[in-house]
Amino acid sequence: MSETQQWDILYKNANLFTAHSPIILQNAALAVQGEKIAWIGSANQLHNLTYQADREIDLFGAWIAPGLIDCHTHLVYAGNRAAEFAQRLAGKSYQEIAAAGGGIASTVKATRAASEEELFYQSAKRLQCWLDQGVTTVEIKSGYGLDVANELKLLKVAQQLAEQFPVTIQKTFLGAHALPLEFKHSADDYIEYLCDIVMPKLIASNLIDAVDVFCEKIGFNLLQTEKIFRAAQQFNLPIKCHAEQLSDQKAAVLAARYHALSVDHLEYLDPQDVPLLKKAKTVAVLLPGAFYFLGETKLPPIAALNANTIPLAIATDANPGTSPTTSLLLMLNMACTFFRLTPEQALLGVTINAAKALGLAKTVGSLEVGKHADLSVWDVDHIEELAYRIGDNPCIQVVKHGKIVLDKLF
Ligand code: DI6
Ligand code: FE
Repeated sequence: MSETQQWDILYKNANLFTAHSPIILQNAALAVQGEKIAWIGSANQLHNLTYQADREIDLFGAWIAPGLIDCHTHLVYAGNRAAEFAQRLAGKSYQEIAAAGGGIASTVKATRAASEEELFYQSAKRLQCWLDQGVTTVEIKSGYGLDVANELKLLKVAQQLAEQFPVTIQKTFLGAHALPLEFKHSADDYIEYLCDIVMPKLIASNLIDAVDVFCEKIGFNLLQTEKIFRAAQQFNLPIKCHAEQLSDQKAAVLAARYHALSVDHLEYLDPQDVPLLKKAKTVAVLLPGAFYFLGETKLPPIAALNANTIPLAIATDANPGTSPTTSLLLMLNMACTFFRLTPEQALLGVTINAAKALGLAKTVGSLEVGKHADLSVWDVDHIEELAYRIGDNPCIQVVKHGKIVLDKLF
């Protein structure tokens, strides 16, 4: 007679999207003990087991997926840029608006003017939308403060969100997002200021998990990008990069040399550069919201990425200028319609591959025994419906570290 298994929660009559092998497990069960996934198996295997569960939940065929992961957001900011949207509709380009002092600079102004409380309030309202959609891990980038005090304020707000929401928040330093007014004539001095003053201060406050750069004609050049990468490397921080969004700067090539966790956007990535990502084990993060909102027509080199089996992640890029969305689910649909990903690829892009893009794949991103019990439960006939539906939210339960934190199961 085998030992009795003790569980806190047992889900029965469930279908699982594991994001692991086998990717789909139908007519299955999953048990949670403490903060971890304790057992996964078929209904038959469960039948042959002796167990005791404090709570048994019959899902009547509903689907469990890993808690979703949004690996690229600029979620903490103040204000919005609806007026610029109108300008773009009237024919101005994103780059023209940025050159005229709008764009990122206008959000920097609003974010600097906001108190920590205001910034928290505006950001918390947004983050709630992610949680409602089964998202249990969110990356948040800084980059609308652009000086010590304001980057600190923004990252502290991200930290408070982590404390007050059942969501893991990864904090990425994106000081090199835009040139602040005070450094208008000297991008190199600003980069030096970031490396020598800002980064060390934020690291001392334990507020940075990774470092990112916006390498672009309207952002920072390759040399400046490399200076930030070198500083990150000295501080032992992993690297991410906004690469090839509006033009091919060879940022992805540089990032791969630094073994970046991810390169993000990639519309203008040269297919010939893709094998370098493979060698560096770098994840390609696709951001269909920004592609859509900017009316971009150049597609990321999906065929080359697939041919080289580069892990693809999908994220919102939530920000007020190029992707004013709160819906990771909508991004699944867009990744399929615009980038021709399969629904399964899109789902892997917001689970295990998003975990890889954050360096968290050992603990989250798939349904595996021993991983964190971060779960999302879905009222769908098949999990691929998450990518098929447009602007719908069939999430009925969310579990974070073994605790049910959202419940719409009747
Ligand atoms: N690329 C983007 O799409 C966002 N940042 C970046 O580096 C845009 C940010 C904004 O326009 O506020
Ligand atoms: Fe971004």
